[in-house]
Amino acid sequence: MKLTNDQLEAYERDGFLVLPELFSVDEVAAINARLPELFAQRCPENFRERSSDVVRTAMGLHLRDDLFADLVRDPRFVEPATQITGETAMYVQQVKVNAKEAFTGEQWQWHYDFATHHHEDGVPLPLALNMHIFLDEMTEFNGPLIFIPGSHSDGPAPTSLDTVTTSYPLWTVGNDVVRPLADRGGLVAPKGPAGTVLIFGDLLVHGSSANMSPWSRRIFSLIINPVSNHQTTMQRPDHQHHRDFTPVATLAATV
Ligand SMILES: O=C(O)CCC(=O)C(=O)O
Repeated sequence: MKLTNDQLEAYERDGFLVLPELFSVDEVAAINARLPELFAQRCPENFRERSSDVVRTAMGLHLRDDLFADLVRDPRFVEPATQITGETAMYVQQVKVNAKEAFTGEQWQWHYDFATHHHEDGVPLPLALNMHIFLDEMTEFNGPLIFIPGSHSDGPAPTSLDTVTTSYPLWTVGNDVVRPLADRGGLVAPKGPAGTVLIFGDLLVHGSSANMSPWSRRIFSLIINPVSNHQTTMQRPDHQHHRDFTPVATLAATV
């Protein structure tokens, strides 16, 4: 699957790309069918919300379920990632489903991913890509991701480690940094049917608010990083940043 020049230009300019309904209804249903069993497991890979026992994020999924082992090698991820980064050797850095359940799903603070990748894992450069699939319809009501278009273009913004706002420690961006970026670039919350793909870069400032709607919102997220830019500090557990730097082979290339 190849991105067009227009799509590559939009990614460069905005810092993200939306690919509507790239995965079919049946593919999404197959992914969703695996979640109840995975979420029911009591394991360190399943992080629960700060205020409830509900799973917030379930990590390491490609090592826990064959369907996810295939999904991370899907050409619809690997080929655009190669095009955007210009790197053919990419490794699987993190594989998760973020579940923002109806009424209980809590916020993700303003942040950009590289701050955590750099401070926690010693990743040298902001080259990783975060690739999402909407597993439910994403609406304005159920806690969509909010992006600040163009916020990647000034380089890494100042951050600080937040270990209290949610159950998941995150290097976050303060309001004083967010305000001028948002005044300049505005805010965009991509919405759309299940199966839609989002791709965004390591410096793009984003967050999402709590889900107070009666509709759950789950996303699949694959973070993929050039092997040449792999982590240099191994302080976080493997499921938060995988230590297997073997380049991803696309499924098509292996059959
Ligand atoms: O699930 C969300 O709403 C936020 C996810 C996110 O910030 C991320 O994948 O970096």
